[in-house]
Amino acid sequence: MSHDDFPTDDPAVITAGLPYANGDLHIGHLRSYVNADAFTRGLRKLGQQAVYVCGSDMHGTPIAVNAAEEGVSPEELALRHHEQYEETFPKFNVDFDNYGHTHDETNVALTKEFVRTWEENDHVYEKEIDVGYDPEADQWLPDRYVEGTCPYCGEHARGDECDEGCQRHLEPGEIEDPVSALTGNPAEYRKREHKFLRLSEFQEYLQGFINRLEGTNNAKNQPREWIEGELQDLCITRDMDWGIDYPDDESGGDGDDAGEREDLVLYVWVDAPVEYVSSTKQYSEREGDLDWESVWKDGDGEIVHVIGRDIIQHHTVYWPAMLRAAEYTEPRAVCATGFVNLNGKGLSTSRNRAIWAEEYLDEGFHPDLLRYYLATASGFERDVNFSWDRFAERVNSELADVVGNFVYRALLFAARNFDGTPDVGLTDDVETEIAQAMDDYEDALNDYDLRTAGERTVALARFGNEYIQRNEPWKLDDDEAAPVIRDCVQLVKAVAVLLQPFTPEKADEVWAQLGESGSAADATVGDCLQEPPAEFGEPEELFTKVEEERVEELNEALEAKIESSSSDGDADGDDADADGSAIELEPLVEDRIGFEEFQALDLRVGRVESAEGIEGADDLARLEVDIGHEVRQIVAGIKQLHDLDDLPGTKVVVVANLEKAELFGVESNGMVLAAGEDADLLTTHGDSVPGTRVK
Ligand code: B3M
Ligand code: ZN
Repeated sequence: MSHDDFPTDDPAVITAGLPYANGDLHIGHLRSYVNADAFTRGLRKLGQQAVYVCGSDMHGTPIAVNAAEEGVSPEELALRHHEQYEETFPKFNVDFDNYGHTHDETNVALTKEFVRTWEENDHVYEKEIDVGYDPEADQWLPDRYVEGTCPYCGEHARGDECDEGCQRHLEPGEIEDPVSALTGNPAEYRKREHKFLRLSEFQEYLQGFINRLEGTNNAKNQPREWIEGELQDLCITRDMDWGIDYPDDESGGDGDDAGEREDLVLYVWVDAPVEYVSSTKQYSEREGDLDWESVWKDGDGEIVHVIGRDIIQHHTVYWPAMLRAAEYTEPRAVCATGFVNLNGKGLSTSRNRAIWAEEYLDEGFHPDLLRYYLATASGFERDVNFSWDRFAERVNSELADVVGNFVYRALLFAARNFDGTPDVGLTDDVETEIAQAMDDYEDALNDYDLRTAGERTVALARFGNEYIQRNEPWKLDDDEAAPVIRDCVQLVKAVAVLLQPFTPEKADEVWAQLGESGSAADATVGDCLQEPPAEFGEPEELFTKVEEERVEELNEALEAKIESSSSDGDADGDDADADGSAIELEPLVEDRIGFEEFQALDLRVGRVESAEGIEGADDLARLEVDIGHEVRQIVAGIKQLHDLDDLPGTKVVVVANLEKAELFGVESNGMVLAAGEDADLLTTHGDSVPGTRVK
């Protein structure tokens, strides 16, 4: 591993957290897989060899519990979902270079090898602990089979994770007031011998590791508290049938050696991350252009883990220690994605408050639209708030109005008047603009910042639109128009290259329209400035706008779906989050900002002078707001939520230094703060005059 900028000489291996093979995929899942896919493609754009691997997580109580509910074997359930995932991912252009599963031969063998090396290096010991037991069901209660109270934060938690509270991993025996999930009876704690990995030995190593780690801030900072505190050893075995058997002492033995624990399987969090290595190995053995051992053992590679933020501890504490104990190398980066909310509320699969992967496709929307939304809405780290309104707005105003419109105008003009790229040189200014975009794009990817990479690409298309508008080639003769169109075609090519990681199919459409051969996937950032083909025909429109009526239908259908399933859930009485109060609120943003960052916001008291609706836009109003120094024109999405005639005279809080934006052709120079979906306007309590700084 290096900390050199991408591209490096060694290959990069990008992994995405393994989906448990126990249910359907929804947009919350897709978010991580799309982001990791876009990041992999982005690295390739920089000229980096990048391999994207993943697999299904087949073991553990998440599978066993669901299988028991369905009355099928865990293996059957897991394989069924595994096959379904293998079909679904490509439909979203999530193209894993290898997609295995944790129950396959490679992973079973490699996992056992990990554990044997730990044993050989004396990193494992056996200890008697308390394990939950249900006397009525006559069964041990590992992990999700037991629920209770988190000893750290007091929230309701599952046996091995505080999923509703502090997100900590919980060791067997730690949960307080244990209740059996099988019978609902209080669980007993009984003594059992289990195997432990001496995590505490790795404290110093982990303290160094966390300082080297790259990736998102949440992944780099959240673990510090755990690593600085007392590190508990990790129980690596469970009392279950479903899982990978604890290995015997001899490699390849038949399981009857002394010391073997035939009654135990490995904890799912042992074999799950090993799948990252197994999947790389499978890729290596199939393709031969990467040596998995040199990447994973010798450190000649850049390992980047993309995960959900609820499993940061597993990837920044347990996994690096597991790797080290097995004489493997460490990851270079961990990128932890935030949650996906739907209409401002947390996703809830039990309430059907989700947009399922297949459901999205059934609506007939192109997968690239969702990819674009998910990868650029907030980059890796922040929560994404999905709503059909926002989806339509972004598709319409960014992909259709900016990217699609520019590509179409430029290529149509070029094809009609020049049969392709005009045979003149590129203007210096445009060359500089493209070169700047290329630099910014490379920097953004090196900062693991997908959002900025995406925004920069759209900004380049916006520049193109303004450029064509400003130069009005339709008013020029061919000689005068040629350099303008030459510039525009180059800009189109650059946009296609840079947008490809986000919208691979759409980028290929542009590629074909440009008369380029092959795929935009093979182009690198450097190709943004390579001359486009001399000849091509008339283009077709790239994106279709999402109509307002369509959005209304989608919203109604979504509401109805949530409504009906929440009443079902309540009737069953088993809906985990049926007490709706908590989930009505967006989760708090975990990342703190410094005071300086806050001060960067220029918040001012304003007074609304006038307010009128913007024609053609359902929600938008044009406000004139006095902010002391000047009167600003601000567009606000409040048309239907407020009586506009009542607004003049109202004091509001304005973000005065927000970048200007154009909405429905009206410039918005600032933003008015409002709370929630009803756009409850923020005002002042006393009589501060317009222009007063809010701090
Ligand atoms: N299967 C899913 C989760 O806890 C779990 C990830 C494993 S990654 C090695 O989000
Ligand atoms: Zn907790």
